[in-house]
Amino acid sequence: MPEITMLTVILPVVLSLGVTAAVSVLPAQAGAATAAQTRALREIEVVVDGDYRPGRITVVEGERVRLKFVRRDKSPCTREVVFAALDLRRELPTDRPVILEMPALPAGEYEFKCGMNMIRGVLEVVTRKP
Ligand SMILES: [Cu+2]
Repeated sequence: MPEITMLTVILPVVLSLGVTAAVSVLPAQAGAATAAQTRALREIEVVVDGDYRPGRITVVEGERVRLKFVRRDKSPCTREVVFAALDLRRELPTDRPVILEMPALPAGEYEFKCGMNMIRGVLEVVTRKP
């Protein structure tokens, strides 16, 4: 019984400490977190229908985007999308959007192709302006 009493006393103290710590940390990071979340939320739709539209997607280095692949055709050609440089391969069921969360990437061009290497798109990562 004494242990239970101790717990009920200690627990509120620990909780209030936790809240205090969280509150003191939050204001400093709030701005950065909001900006990061806004960036993470940019979603770019790529329609797959015999080709990729748009065929060139431009993002800024360090920016995280979601690529939403919407495959309209039923050709076996477009069944898979492959980002070879990122070691990323995904199946694209017809009419069922597939979202790829892209990591923040260094500047450069990242090709994506169908699984057969026939059709091609480019994710272009441009240098951030100072
Ligand atoms: Cu193909």
